[in-house]
Formats: sequence, C-alpha cells, structure tokens
Amino acid sequence: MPLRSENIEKMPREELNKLQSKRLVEQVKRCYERVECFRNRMDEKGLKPQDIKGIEDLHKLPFSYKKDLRDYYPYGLFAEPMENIVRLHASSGTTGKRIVVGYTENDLEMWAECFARMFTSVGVTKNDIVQISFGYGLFTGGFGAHAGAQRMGATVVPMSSGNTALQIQTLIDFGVTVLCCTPSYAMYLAEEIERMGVKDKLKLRIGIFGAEPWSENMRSEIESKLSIKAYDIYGLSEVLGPGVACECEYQSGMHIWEDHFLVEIINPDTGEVLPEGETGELVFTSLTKEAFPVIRYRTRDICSLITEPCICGRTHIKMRKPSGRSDDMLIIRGVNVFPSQIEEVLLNVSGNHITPNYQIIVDRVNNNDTFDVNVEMSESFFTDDIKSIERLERAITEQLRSSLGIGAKVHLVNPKSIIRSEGKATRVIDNRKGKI
Ligand code: DLL
Repeated sequence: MPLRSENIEKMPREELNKLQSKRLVEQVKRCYERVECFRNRMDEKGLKPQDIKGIEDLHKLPFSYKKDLRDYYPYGLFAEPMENIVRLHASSGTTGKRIVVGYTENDLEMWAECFARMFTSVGVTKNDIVQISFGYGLFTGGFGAHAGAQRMGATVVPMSSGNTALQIQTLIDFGVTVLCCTPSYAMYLAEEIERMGVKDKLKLRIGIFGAEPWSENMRSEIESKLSIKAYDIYGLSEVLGPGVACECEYQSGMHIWEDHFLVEIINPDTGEVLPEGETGELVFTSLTKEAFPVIRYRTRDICSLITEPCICGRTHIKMRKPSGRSDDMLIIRGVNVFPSQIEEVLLNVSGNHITPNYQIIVDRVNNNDTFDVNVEMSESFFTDDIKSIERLERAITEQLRSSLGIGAKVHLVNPKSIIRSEGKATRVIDNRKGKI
C-alpha cells in the first residue's frame, strides 16, 4: 500500500473521500474473506462485501467491540497469517486476558508515518533530540513514538518510563529538546525539575503527551513549568497505538489521519450515527491496517469532532479531547484498568480470607494518581493480628501488580464495612474530577 504522499495531509476533501471509499471497499472485502468474526456478522445482517460501495455505506456495517478481542484471543481476528506478523502489542482487557494486536511490516511503516506527521506538524525537525519516556514493551507508547521520531530523522533517546532522577539527568546531559510521555508524568517531571532547581539547564522546547485524559489547565501548567509547547496525541492499541490523531501547531483539536482511519460519532446507547458536531462515542474503521484491521470499532471514548477547516491547512477532521468513557475503564498513571480485572484477582485469592466486596479509590495528589483498593476480610479471617493482615495485603498487592501492571495500595477492612448500595455496588470512587 502506498503510504507516503506529499500532499496527503492537505488533500482536498473530495479527493480524500474518494480515497477512503476505495480503501473501505478493499478492506471490507479483505476482512470478509479472512476474518471469521466479521464474515459471520456480515452474514447475520445479510450483507455481502459488494453491498459496500463507498463511505456512504459505512453505517450498514456491523460494529466490533473490545469483547471480540477477548473472544478471539489471541490471534483470531488477524487478517494475515502469523508468518506476516512482525510485532505484537497488548493492552488491558476487561478481565485477566489482555487484548493482543498484531502488525505487519507495512503496518509498522504506516504507524511510523502517522506519528512522524505529528512531529512535523508541531515543528520537530531532524535537529531535535527526542526523549521517549513512554513505556517500551507491550504498551504501544514507547515503540510508537520511537518509530515516528526515527522516521523523521530526529535523534531518539529511548528512555522508557520510570527512574525520574535518571530521566532528568538525561534531559539535561543529552540536551533533549522534545519529550514524549504521559501528561501526568510530564507534570511530575516538571515538579521534580522545579524542586531540584535545574530548569535553566534544560533545552526542552516541545512536549508530546497522551495516553490519558488531561485538561487545558494541566497543559498551561506543564507549559509554564517547563517553558515548552505541549501537544496532545491520541490513539488506542486496537486501532494502531499513539498517532491515530494528534494536534498541529494550533493546539485546537487533534487531526485524525483520515487516509488511514474512518471516524464516526455514535449514540453509545442506540448505536445511531450522530450528526456533525454532536458528542457521542468515537468509532473507528482502519482503512489500511493489514494484520489487525478493525471495522466500526467501538472505542468507548466519548468525544466530538470539529469539522471547521483548521488554520494549518490540513484537511483531516479534528477530534476534541475525549471527555470520558462509556464503560468503566479507568486510566491510572497512564495504565488502563478495568474494575473487573481487580475483581478477578480478588476472587482468585485462596483461603477464603477475603470477600468479593471491594472498593477502588482513585485520587490525584500533587499531580500524581493515587490508587487504593479496600477489600473486606471474611468473618472467618477477621483478626487484629496486624502481621497476618499485612502479609495478606502484600500478597494481594503483588497479585494485582502482576495482573494490572501498576501498583495499588491494598487495605484489608473489617467485614461488612464497605457501604452496600441498594442497586449496583459503588465499586469505584474517582476523586480526580476537577483536579486534572
Ligand atoms: O494509550 C496509546 C497511546 C500511547 C496514546 C501514547 C497516546 C500516547 P491504550 O493503552 O490502548 O493505547 O489506551 C487507549 O487511552 O481509548 C483513551 O481512552 C485513552 N487515551 C489515549 N490517548 C488519549 C488522549 C494508548 N490523548 C485509551 N486523551 C483510549 C485522552 C486518551 N485519553
């Protein structure tokens, strides 16, 4: 698939729509032939690939969901044989099973291209030194940003996340000019830099932050603390990773790279496509992905689109910052966490020492997420022997860490002390609202 086209970012709308239609028709045919789940859904609707003649027929296609990735775990939704898959990444699923996504060589090329567009549109050049402090590994952040920076010829510093003292030392010693990480980590770094009094040793000028919600207030704080321009980048593993959409120099919404991704906004309850400008759930169709293409993928991110032309001249539509989710996924320190994952760990704790009554409390203190899990002891275990309580708390903490990939503070609480509600249990208390 030809990926790089000089004028693709500013392609006239009509031409862009033509390209999308052509790619959609090809992608639907490919998926119908190669992906059982998609073929079955099309058949259930009495649809054949030839019924899809262009983007005007998009709404006829069936939706796909995160649950599909669990049901077809790990590779059942891939449209290429494993010999053509050159990379796997993974993200949290709603239970212990992660979701797994695959990439062909061409997919990695396209990903690098999408991320490179972000860098160029905010003024990063070959002369920049880019520190990538997103996690490297199964999370898509590190490798995604890395490939994009390398593609545009900048100097890459593949730091990965963690070890704040070394991060700051590297920023200073290597003369880093561009920082990529989660906004909450950027804020934490900024505070540490302030505390250490080393801000004047930095050469930073641009920050590219994403993977979790962040507000305009937070942007201004980061910008002023680090004396940089901070830009937002959006993406999700199921669709690509970071780089599905990103801000340009005008910081007024994130351009969705529409030559690769078709976007819709739907009513999350009815599935109906909403008129331009309305707020609803983001739905993506990948037009060029080979290994793991998604058709009408329900992201659960609540958002609206900006259709007015951007001053930068790019014709690709923009999305506003997502304002929330239509499911119960939490993003804690940049990591996706579903309450059901925690429940699954608790149910598997042996010895009948705890009950499945728990409460997750998330807060933001000094711009850092705190994550506490209160778990009720069972009547039979109930004890004031602090040592056995602490031992069990440590064991649960470890199990949660290995399942979720981040640390929580576990507190064993007295039997029946978590307030029961009349209807659905209140499993999550998220006190971060208004603090982000
Ligand atoms: O978070 C990919 C990514 C990495 C994006 C680095 C940007 C930078 P997942 O782990 O699959 O992928 O999580 C995807 O994170 O559905 C949103 O709910 C949330 N999210 C991602 N970017 C943003 C953003 C990566 N800029 C989920 N603002 C998505 C708000 C975001 N939420």
